[in-house]
Amino acid sequence: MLLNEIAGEIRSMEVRGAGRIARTAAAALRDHATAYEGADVHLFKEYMDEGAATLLATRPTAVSLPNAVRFVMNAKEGAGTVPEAQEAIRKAADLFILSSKHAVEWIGEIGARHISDGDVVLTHCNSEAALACILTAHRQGKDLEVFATEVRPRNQGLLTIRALNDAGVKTNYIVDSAVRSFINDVDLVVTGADAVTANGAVVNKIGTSQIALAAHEARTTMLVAAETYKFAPRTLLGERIEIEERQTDEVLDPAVAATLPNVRVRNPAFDVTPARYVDEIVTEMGAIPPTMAYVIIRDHLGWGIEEFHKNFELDE
Ligand code: RUB
Repeated sequence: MLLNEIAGEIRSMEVRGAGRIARTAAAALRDHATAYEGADVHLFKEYMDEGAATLLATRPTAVSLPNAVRFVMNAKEGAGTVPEAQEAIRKAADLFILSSKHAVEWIGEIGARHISDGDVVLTHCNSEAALACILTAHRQGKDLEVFATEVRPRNQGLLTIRALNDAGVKTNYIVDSAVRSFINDVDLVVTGADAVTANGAVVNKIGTSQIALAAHEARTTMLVAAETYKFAPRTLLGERIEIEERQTDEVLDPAVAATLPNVRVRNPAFDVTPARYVDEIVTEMGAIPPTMAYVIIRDHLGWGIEEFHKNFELDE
């Protein structure tokens, strides 16, 4: 499939979820590089930069996307010929995809240790990292019950209940606004993340922050399952994560909206949960307090402030 078509699938959410988006983008760059037939390495790099820009413009919030693109694109930097650059990109993309899959497995193993036999777990949206924790605990023979939210307006909860059902996990399906009614029956909340900022705030599907507040009030543990490539280096510079606001027809039928000229429909797809409402972030490097986000960005992603000083010029 052509890179433009793959970008279209990410934009329309046929491919969705931060981890899948990142792996799909890495594969798209690899195939885009392989399809190049010219011999001029400078033209090749321009061609790749255009492809990367197309992918980056698809959805703004999941930081896994720019992190994956940067990882793959950096690989070509030292290459002197087109075949060398193509090979470097292929290797980097395959490495990213494999390590992403391993990261989800590790998160499953580590997250499952937070789940005890008999626990009731609540999850929101459809996160492969969060589901890995729940399904690993289930495979270990723990007796679990799950509450899964519907996730208005795109109903990603349907994907979640299908996966849980197929694995044989006892599951309750609830509307998003029922979370507070059930939170006292819940031992543990587990969600995924689209981004984790340098100060440990978690950006995830809209509604996550309300769930975190309800969990905080009920003294219910809030875990976030997130691979390290969801941590956002540029937030160290004070850059904010852009919250995607999607088209209004996802929320209200345009025919109805047309009869309501004084009503503006809003459709933010993500929200921000401050670090103080998150007990731990389960990464493939271990379960960490959210306040350790800076250490992950500096030591694991290699983006200490020195890196920024090398990359950005200050005005005279
Ligand atoms: C998906 C979403 C998921 C995170 C983590 O939003 O918010 O919780 O992306 O998912 P959307 P994963 O459906 O709008 O893409 O753990 O699978 O990376």
